[in-house]
Amino acid sequence: MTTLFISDLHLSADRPDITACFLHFMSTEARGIDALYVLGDLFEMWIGDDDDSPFHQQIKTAFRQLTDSGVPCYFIHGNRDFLIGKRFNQETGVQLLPEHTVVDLYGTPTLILHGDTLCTLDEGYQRYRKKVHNRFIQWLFFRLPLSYRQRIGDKMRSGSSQTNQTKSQSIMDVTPTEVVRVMAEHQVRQMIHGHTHRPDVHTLFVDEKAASRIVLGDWYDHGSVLVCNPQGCQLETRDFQPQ
Ligand code: OKV
Ligand code: MN
Repeated sequence: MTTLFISDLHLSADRPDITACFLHFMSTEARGIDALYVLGDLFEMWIGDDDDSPFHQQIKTAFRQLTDSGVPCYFIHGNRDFLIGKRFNQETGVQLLPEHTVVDLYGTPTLILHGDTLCTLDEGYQRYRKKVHNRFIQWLFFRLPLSYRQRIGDKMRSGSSQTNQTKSQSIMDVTPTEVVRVMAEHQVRQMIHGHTHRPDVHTLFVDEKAASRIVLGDWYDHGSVLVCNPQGCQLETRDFQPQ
């Protein structure tokens, strides 16, 4: 009995080492498990499900093979791949979940989310998020040809990497009071998220009861997996295969 959680792989055609590690993970340890949850930022960028590059095909095939083998796969949008939609679901069998979802993890109600919504001190990002999540703005964006969307995405990403270098570490991390508020709202004492790239297990108090917040790691220089079973959860790393 095992459930696996991953996030922040930031897969792109430019990083064959991450892709190889992910494809190996999908065809080995993800086989036969109870469920796989991907908590956002699976891809470095996503400008629409119609972007059918051989690279995307390869990733989608890995999910299709896993879901066809009987492993339920779930996905929550990250701040990079929030445009993943219905067609991706149809092609892969991966089920899209709402941005804040409570799952029963071997008897423990657990709130799962990407984590960007917890970073409330980053007001610039939250303003940007509201715009690009707006349904009308997305409708306009999808009316543009793929090549235009690609150019816009490239421009926005080079602009944002400069902005982030000038933001302080505490602004980029989750807001502790927001964590407590969201956990109390959903009546849970366990939360799992990614986004901050600071893998750790934090103990906190929610309504005077001990609670835990598990933060997943990114896949920048090794794989990162949260392995859960009825006994508990453990953060683990996976080495990249020699190229
Ligand atoms: C993803 C981030 C780029 C952060 C654009 C409307 C608009 C969607 C979009 C374009 C960019 C996602 C979809 C990308 C994440 C960035 C830069 C910073 C902080 C519009 C709807 F505005 F043009 F109308 N986008 N792409 N960033 O390249 O994947 O998360 S992206
Ligand atoms: Mn993120």
